[in-house]
Amino acid sequence: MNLSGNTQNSPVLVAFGANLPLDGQAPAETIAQALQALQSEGLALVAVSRLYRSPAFPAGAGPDYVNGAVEVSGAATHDVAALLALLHRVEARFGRERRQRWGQRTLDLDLLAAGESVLPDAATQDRWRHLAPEVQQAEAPDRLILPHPRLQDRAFVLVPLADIAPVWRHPRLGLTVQDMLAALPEADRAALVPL
Ligand code: PH2
Ligand code: MG
Ligand code: MG
Repeated sequence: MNLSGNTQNSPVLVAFGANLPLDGQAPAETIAQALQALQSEGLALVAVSRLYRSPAFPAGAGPDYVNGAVEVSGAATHDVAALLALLHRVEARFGRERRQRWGQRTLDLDLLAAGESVLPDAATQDRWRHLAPEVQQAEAPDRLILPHPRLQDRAFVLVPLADIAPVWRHPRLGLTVQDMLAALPEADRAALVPL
């Protein structure tokens, strides 16, 4: 039980990104509004990272992104299905149309991790984490995988996460956010520039 409201040991972590204007509004403004919408939906924002500009992945896949990360708490975080539905509602409100995998978007909210939870089970998380790079773009899981299977690979996730949860430990890798970030090529980290 967690009576203190201290979520350091089991943070619920969400990444956000946007690389298309919404009705002429810049991605950073869309993100600011989306964070407010999360609060309107009943979530508390425990910690919010800086916002970063990052080149689209894969290289050449469109305009630069604005990326960041937030730790949330609240009733919905105790039920991952409810939390996912909440995130999808907010994405929909900010113009997100699900068309192309890794396509451009006005707002993307990705549930990264919920404390030490491994979903749906360790073997499945391991399998998605080890997916060969050439298969990653073609295959999307049809159920929630936690931690997010690509979290450890992506500077645009780990750099913001290091602002808010540097010592959160990946329950399968045994590595902290700081450890995972240090394992990435320096060029990947350097590509993230605070707004
Ligand atoms: N999200 C993607 C695909 N590519 N590249 C960057 N830099 N940032 C993202 O958030 C991002 C991406 C799919 O969600
Ligand atoms: Mg997404
Ligand atoms: Mg994403």
